[in-house]
This record gives sequence, C-alpha cells and structure tokens, in this order.
Amino acid sequence: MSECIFCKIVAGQIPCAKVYEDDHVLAFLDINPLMPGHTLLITKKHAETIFDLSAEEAAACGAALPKVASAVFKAMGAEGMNILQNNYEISGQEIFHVHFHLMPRKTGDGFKVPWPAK
Ligand code: IU
Repeated sequence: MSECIFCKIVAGQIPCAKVYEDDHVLAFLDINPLMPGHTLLITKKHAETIFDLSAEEAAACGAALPKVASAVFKAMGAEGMNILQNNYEISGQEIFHVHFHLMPRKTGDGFKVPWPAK
C-alpha cells in the first residue's frame, strides 16, 4: 500500500472535502487553506511531479483545470484566481504527488504572489 497521503485520499482511506472527480483527477479543499476556497486538483494516478505525468494524465489535468477553476471562481464570488503548481522542494513542494493549487482571489485577502503584481 502506498504511503502517499494523496493516494490515500484518492483511495478513500482519508476523507476530503470533494469538489470534483472524474476518471483521472480529483479536486478537494486544501486542509490548510491560504484563502477561502483554496482547492487542490490532483491526479488519481500517482506521479511525483509534473515531469512524471503521462500524456494521458497531463491531458486530463488540462481538461479538468478550467472546469474546476471556473466552478470554484463562481462559487467563491472571486475577483481573480491564482493557479500554482510546485515541483521539488526548492519550489515549495511538500507533497510529492502532482497537484495544482486553485486559489480564488478577493480584494484584501492578504495573499501575496511572489512576483511584481497587485
Ligand atoms: P505543496 O505544493 O506540496 O506545498 O502543497 C501541499 C498542499 O497540500 C498544502 O497546501 C497542504 O495544506 C495540502 N494538504 C492537504 O490539503 N491535505 C493533507 O492531508 C496534507 C496537505 I498532509
């Protein structure tokens, strides 16, 4: 059995607040959100980083991302959204199972993007 915590969430061994699911991906609320509605979209099949994704899994992420992002954006009444994906420790990756952070943005939320922007 995999020790990967996200694989355990996919397998239903650890509960999650599910936002979306299809044959290839699962989206759920981040357990330690940086803002309300902070959602993670993960592959169901284990891959450590984006460099390890098969073409099929990558395509599934690409198909699901705009759908899930749009739903989260609307549900949260957001004004914008950051989508972030970390690979390897130096980038901030803590969970070595591919995931995309969907972060709905609102004026005054206090979140700072790491490059010159509002
Ligand atoms: P990172 O890109 O690997 O740093 O992001 C990992 C995210 O996984 C981070 O935002 C955690 O709050 C989140 N997370 C989670 O949602 N559920 C968990 O059980 C664990 C981490 I462990």
